[in-house]
Amino acid sequence: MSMPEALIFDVDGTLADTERDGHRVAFNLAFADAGLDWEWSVERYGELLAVTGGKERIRFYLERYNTEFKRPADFDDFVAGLHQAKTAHYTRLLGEGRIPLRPGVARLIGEARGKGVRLAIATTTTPANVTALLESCLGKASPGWFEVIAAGDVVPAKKPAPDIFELALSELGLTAAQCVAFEDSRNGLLSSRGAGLATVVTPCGYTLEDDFSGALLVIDTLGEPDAPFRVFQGDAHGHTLVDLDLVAALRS
Ligand code: XBP
Ligand code: MG
Repeated sequence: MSMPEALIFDVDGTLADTERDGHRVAFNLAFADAGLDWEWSVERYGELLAVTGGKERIRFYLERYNTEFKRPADFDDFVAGLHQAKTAHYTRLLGEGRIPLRPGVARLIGEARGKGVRLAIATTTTPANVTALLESCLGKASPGWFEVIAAGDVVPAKKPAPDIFELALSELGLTAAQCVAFEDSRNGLLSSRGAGLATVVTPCGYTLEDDFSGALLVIDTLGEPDAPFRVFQGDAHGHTLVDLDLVAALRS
């Protein structure tokens, strides 16, 4: 049994199922504000998720699905402005308490805090989105529970590149072997594995069909005492929820 020094969490899809009813809705509201007739359906958004990062996703949409659009001269500013409006909508939606944490997330974070296991975040999303989600779901003080919040444009390349997990590790001052990552998507898993991290995967609505080869364990949720997880891949050592005992067993 080998207890990790730190747990490093992805945000979107892992802490909460934010994409379909959060990010997607906020993008569409921002497009409407700007007088654009773009509407990202639930299905189309699943395709757009191939690219991580909101600004990158808007560009991908125009390149792949809306090639007729006449780009303004100040295209970079235009995309940045749309994205800023999207962030404002998204953080407001979170503030309304619309998106709950996934099962087991608050429990595992609480256990780690109680046992002195350090916490960090490695995500593609904008830092304000992380703060808004944590504050609305875990309380005002909760962003402070995470020693490192590595988020957004602070690295040259977003997931599936390993940069954001490497940044989190270097800010923690730990090696990959001392930590465990939590992810929900193939892009996320490629990123965490690329940084050398053992990774537990809880797929979300959009990522159920992803290829998770290389994951330590793939389960439907982190589980709760009254709602055991289902194992999709790997050996759960007879456990029915992810707690620090299971994480230690997975590492041994
Ligand atoms: C999350 C994302 C993010 C959000 C949008 O990926 O892809 O881009 O969809 O966030 P991961 P921003 O969970 O793998 O980190 O609009 O703030 O970029
Ligand atoms: Mg994710």
